[in-house]
Amino acid sequence: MSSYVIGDVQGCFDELMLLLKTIKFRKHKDKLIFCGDLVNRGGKSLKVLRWVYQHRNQCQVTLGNHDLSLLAQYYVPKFRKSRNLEFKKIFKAKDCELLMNWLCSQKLLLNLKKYNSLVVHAGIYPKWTKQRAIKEAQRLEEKLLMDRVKFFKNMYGAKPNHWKPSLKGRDRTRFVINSFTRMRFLYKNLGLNFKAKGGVEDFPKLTPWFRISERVKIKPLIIYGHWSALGLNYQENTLCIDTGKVWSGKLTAVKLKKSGLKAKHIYQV
Ligand SMILES: [Mn+2]
Repeated sequence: MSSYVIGDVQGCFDELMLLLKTIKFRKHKDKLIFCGDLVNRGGKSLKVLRWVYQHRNQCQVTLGNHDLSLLAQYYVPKFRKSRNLEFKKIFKAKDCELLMNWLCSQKLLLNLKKYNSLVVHAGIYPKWTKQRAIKEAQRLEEKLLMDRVKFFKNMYGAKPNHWKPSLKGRDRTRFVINSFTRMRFLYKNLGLNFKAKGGVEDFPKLTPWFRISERVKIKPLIIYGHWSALGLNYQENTLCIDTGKVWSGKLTAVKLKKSGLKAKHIYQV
């Protein structure tokens, strides 16, 4: 059995199939971990969701901001945007409820002990220890299963963007979701910035989350997506695998090995 982490698919179904061919994916054998943003923009989000659902015994997903946005629009219809035809198509599908239910049961963080790796969509807030990150993710995963409508009604918003261990209720929920699924840059005071989207050099006053000097040293490798401007990027014991297929870039898979990361275990289409 081999395990692979796959970057942001964003509805690029054909490219996903090509990638699976490239890695010689074996049905009923290999394991796939998607680091989030399965849907939106690529045109074939419904097909992607159906494929991953059909192979759910072999697949795990860490939720990305686009996946959460899809769920929010499903459970709170007033959030729906009529111009998003890709989401509209999903909402009209006869298996929509089944797919949304399954997507809600996915995680914010996966702790792959066997491979000494953590998988998240955007990153781990630099002041958090591994234990803190795992705890915060679990708390939210439980909340998401308990009361979906309430969860998604409270999800949107960029505030608070400062972490305090004393954050409570909605504020804590929003901070935790945003850091796991939307974080890229931080201000000097360690507040999250959600506006800057480009490459690291484009924003000299901001710092990428993984380069914060006070960052807690987390032993496992952190594998994440969400930041296509970074592309394949390995530094500070973190690995970005969002190589921007949806922006005419590539779709990336990393084969996990107990012995650690090697260039030959990176596959791209
Ligand atoms: Mn994203």
